[in-house]
Amino acid sequence: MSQIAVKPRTKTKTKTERPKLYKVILLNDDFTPREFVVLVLKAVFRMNEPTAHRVMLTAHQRGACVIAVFTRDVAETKAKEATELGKAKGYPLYFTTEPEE
Ligand code: TYC
Repeated sequence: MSQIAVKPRTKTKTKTERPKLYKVILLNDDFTPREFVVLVLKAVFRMNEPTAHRVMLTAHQRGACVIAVFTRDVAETKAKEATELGKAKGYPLYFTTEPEE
């Protein structure tokens, strides 16, 4: 007869789900001035000049650039805000969001 005592687990594991994150993506277009893209990146995404310039150039050369990752609400709000700034000036500047894998 086996007499192995199995100790019951007493520790409680608390599992906290991490919120899903969303990428904000900057899309290139042929009309928005480069300096304006840099301005928007600095204003909405709090980038410094060299970073904003590098990100703008990446989107310009590759067609798109992931610029930041946020919770869904923040990503959508910032993308909308940045897109609106371009729209107010008559530019087709566009920021979109996409869930992270
Ligand atoms: N392609 C634009 C131009 O040559 C500049 C630009 C860069 C626009 C990045 C949008 O996401 C963009 N004036």
